[in-house]
Amino acid sequence: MKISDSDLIINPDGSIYHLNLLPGDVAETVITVGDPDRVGEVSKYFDSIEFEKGKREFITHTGYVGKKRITVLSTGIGTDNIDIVFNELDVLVNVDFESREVKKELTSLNIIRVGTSGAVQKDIPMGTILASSHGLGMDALMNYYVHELSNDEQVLMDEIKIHFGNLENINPYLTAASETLLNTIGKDLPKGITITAPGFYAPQGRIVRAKNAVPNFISLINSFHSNQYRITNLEMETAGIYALAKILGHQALSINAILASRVNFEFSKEPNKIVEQAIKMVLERI
Ligand code: R1P
Repeated sequence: MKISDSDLIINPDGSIYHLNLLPGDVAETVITVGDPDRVGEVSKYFDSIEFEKGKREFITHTGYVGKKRITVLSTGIGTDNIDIVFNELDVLVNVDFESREVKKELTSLNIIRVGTSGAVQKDIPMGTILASSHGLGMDALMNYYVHELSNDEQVLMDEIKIHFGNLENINPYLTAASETLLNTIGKDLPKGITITAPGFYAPQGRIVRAKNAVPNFISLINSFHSNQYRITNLEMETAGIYALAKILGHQALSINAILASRVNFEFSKEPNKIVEQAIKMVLERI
């Protein structure tokens, strides 16, 4: 079936609407970062850079580490941007731009987020590099897509719902990492459920000037325990990444450089160093 001109917007030069990339520009291994300035912090370790492109907050460098072709691109902040990035990455590899039809043979990308995050457990100090076993989305993105939970995910989701109760009518969604990537790139890292928040301040329990509608947010989330899992950290993209990757048939893993401890009320004095360690670790393992 042909995808219409308004559903799939292709720029006059043949590139996809927001990312400004052509089919063929995306490597099968993709690193996503939130901050556009972090793209160069990743590609500085490439042995060669094939090209650099960008539009808005979406900066892309594709190059090689040894023989491995890698694309690093910035998503900006939030799952609204993840919606754009993941749909556009997917069509770049899985839709024929000439016929506007889905290709017969689909490509599954390996997508690794290297992002920053705040810990909500006392035993996860700043400087930790953590892999998200799951994303728990507090944002609205998955209200708009059909997505299904595995049996294990449904059990965990039921436990989470009981713990949270009716949370100001927030309708959280649960998503999981690619098992393969979690067991390879994330193999020996601390793991946990990452909460994806639709904002940075009250949606992550920060109290500055405005009054928060969900009081004691941090103690509410860090007191959840199931048999195997607990909530470890907060950020703004992981659940959307995991959910869209699964729907579209890609593998995804979120690696979090822990810059803040929300329970010890601390922020790192050397955030760049922690992010650098996470970048190097991921590049060594992919
Ligand atoms: C907020 O400051 C941003 O930092 C975190 C959050 O997920 C959000 O995007 O990740 P990045 O450093 O990867 O952007």
